[in-house]
Amino acid sequence: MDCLFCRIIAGEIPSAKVYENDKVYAFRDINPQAPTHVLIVPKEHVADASELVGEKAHIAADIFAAAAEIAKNEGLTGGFRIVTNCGDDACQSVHHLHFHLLGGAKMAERMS
Ligand code: DGP
Repeated sequence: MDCLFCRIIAGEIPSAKVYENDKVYAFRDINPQAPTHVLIVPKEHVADASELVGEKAHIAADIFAAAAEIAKNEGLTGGFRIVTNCGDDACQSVHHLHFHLLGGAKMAERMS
């Protein structure tokens, strides 16, 4: 297994877990960009958001259901931002689909 996030999900590499169910794993980003910065990943290896079609489309719903629960657990009553980087132009650095859940402070209006 040479995928970093597959190894984190498997417990081979430690992470600060905040949420887990049978389809989704979530943990704190090692380099937080906001007071709350959680990475939400599918347990099934999917490279990026461009693969969320057909039989894998349900993964998007799985992720967003988890995101709502995590945001509630984290007390993000003021709102939050969800970002996923897809491919080189978006500077995706880990090629296992992940959604950044960011919150806990007022964010910039511009996203790029
Ligand atoms: P992206 O640039 O969208 O591919 O984001 C990858 C994120 O993954 C980045 O914010 C840093 C985070 N990250 C990379 N390696 C690790 C790790 O070993 N542990 C944790 N918790 N986060 C990591």
